[in-house]
Amino acid sequence: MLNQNKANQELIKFREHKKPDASILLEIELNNPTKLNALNFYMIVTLNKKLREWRYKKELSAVFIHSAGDKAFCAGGDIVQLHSIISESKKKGKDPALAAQDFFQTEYETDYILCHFPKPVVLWGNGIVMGGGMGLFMSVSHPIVTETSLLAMPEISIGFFPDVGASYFLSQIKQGIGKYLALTACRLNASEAYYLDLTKWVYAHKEKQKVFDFLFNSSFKNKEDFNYKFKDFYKKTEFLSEQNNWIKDFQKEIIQAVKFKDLKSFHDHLTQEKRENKKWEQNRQNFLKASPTSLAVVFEQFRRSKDHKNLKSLFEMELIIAMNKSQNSDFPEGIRALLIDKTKDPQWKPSHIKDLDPSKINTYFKALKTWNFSLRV
Ligand code: QUE
Repeated sequence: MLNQNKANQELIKFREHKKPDASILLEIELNNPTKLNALNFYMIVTLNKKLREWRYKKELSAVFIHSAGDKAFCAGGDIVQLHSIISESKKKGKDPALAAQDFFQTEYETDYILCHFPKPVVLWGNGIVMGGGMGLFMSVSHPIVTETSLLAMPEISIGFFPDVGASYFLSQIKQGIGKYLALTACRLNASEAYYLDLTKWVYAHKEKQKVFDFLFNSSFKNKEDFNYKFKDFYKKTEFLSEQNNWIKDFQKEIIQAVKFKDLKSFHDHLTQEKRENKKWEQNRQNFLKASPTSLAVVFEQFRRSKDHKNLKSLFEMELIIAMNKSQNSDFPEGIRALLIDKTKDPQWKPSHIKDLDPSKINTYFKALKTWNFSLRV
């Protein structure tokens, strides 16, 4: 049940700004900074409703999405809350997948609505932009990174998989590099995100108000007109060329790794590819410590993503995987080990990729007969 108490209502704020041209600029602020603005169920449902309410309003000019605090735009879904939803439902002898469905389905619908939003949506991706935060970032028309931006899809570390549209947006990244990001939870700074075409827009964080004022003060007829004017307003930031671009420096090594088409050979390759580079080793360790089942699901996810005709069916594939993940033990165990007990010692089942059963991996892509859904968009 949705708890509309006072504390919840503070977690996501909406402000309607009447512009000089009489249109409305809708400001959305994630306001849960002590939890790195992670999206809980209340926030997801409220955001979903608000976007549905506004998407076809004539007077809407644009949407500006940002977050409170300087540390994170959004660290993901509030999976600690999800963990309790899953365990409560198990205690009651119900199917945990159905309990988790509301959470994931509403989140993916929100991303899908943003992907097709009729008006420009500008998102200020300062600081941590991971998991569910990446879902929002990659779905809007104008995502912005700053000097502190850190983008990642780190779900393999908690026994989950890269969802929120990653089946699409990671597959789109040049030379298969997106698959490397999914398998290693690799973090990207602004310079790397720009280099991989995840965004065209880079600003210093101190210019946030200036960008907001531009949205407020300028008039535009439609998305195309906005894009034209936003480009005109935009000046390339100096810090971009000064930031490290590890992806560019290690591009050859990354491409070599993703040439291995199955998990076993990718694993054998990375196991022996030790290098004297901190970031390479961090990514390698992320991969070697990840849930074997999650890694196998990622390989199958990328393989199947090629066959899907549209974004909606990709989100539905992800919803089926997410529901299956909620029934299985690796996901709750990963949340426990990394985010609840913080012991960092997840006990994966199976614990090694050599013990994976390929037919079991395929079941993650199949809905049970008792599951009834399609994305409401
Ligand atoms: C991998 C992840 C997530 C993570 C850590 C990982 C993730 C996520 C969070 C998170 C962070 C702060 C919170 C919260 C959740 O951490 O998806 O509730 O307050 O949402 O290693 O995938």
